[in-house]
Amino acid sequence: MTRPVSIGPVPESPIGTTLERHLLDRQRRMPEATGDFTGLFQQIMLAAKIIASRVSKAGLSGILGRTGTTNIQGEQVMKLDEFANRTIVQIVEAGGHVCVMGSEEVEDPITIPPEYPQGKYVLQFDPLDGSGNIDINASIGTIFSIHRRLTPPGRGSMEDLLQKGRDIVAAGYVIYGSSNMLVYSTGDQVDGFTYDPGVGEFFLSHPNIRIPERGSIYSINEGNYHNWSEGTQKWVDWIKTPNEERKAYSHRYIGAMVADLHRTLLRGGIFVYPPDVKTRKGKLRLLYEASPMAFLVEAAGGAASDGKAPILDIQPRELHQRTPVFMGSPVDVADALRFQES
Ligand code: P6P
Repeated sequence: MTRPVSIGPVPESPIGTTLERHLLDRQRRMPEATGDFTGLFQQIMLAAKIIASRVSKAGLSGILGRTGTTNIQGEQVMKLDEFANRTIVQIVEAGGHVCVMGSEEVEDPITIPPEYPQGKYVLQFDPLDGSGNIDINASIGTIFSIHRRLTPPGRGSMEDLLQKGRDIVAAGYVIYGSSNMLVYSTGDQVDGFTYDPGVGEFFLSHPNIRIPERGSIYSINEGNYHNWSEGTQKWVDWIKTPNEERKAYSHRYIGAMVADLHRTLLRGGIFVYPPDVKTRKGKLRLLYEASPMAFLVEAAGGAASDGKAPILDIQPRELHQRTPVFMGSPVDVADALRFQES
């Protein structure tokens, strides 16, 4: 797959650079571009604006709390989860740019109804990551990744979904926090756009995000300490102990991968969700959480491993498979991996 060339600096315009403008400038620089990618991204953007609007009013519009159902992960489905999932599916399926979708909230592949065109892309997403934070008004997010389809024209299939992160065409997240941002990459660089609800547009606010070589924050759920391997326990004990090279790291943990990794991208450091010592499995899902975030972290100059190998090189076997996650500044990830048992 040919990686798109860097589009270089987008010409400044008096109103700032909207995400729409950024995508169109990118499309104009790619002779083979058909507009499909831009069209799909515009649908993702619309879904993000609708979800952001509802998230900001969740407490007022009676859609907080649980639906009483559980999803494929066995997790309580929050009303906003369902709303976010439905919003993305309904906008994208009618858009004609994808042939199949995968969602954290849906057990099976989401095929495109026959009344709509079957597109050349594959979209996978976690519609509302960290939804447990909704009721306490902490940051949550949407994570997405786009691949090209592998199967011949027509209805897409599981084969189109089970692709390595290394072959992602574009990945990004929307973080619903003190401000709403969309951060995305096509592999060459990572750009962040802040949403202005008064205008209804995302404006380029964080061009070419580069993660620091080393940070000073580690992010892990310390409550799971006794479920970790000895190697992970030793790494955490080491990182919170000062040595001749550095002070003790600070601990930050928001409990939403998007928020913890957004901070890590901007400030540096490391985010870890290690394997459980008994099951040796991770919690985070590969296709629509770890892979897209690993794609962004690597594009920003960071590292992303499952504890043994780069996450982007994992060949997915199941739609909802999980993986351990060690992501962040390259020096911090290398330090953490030194403690992992071979
Ligand atoms: P724990 C949210 O439920 C999530 O999938 C990620 O966004 C987050 O990083 C992780 O799980 C939090 O898990 O076990 O620490 O609550």
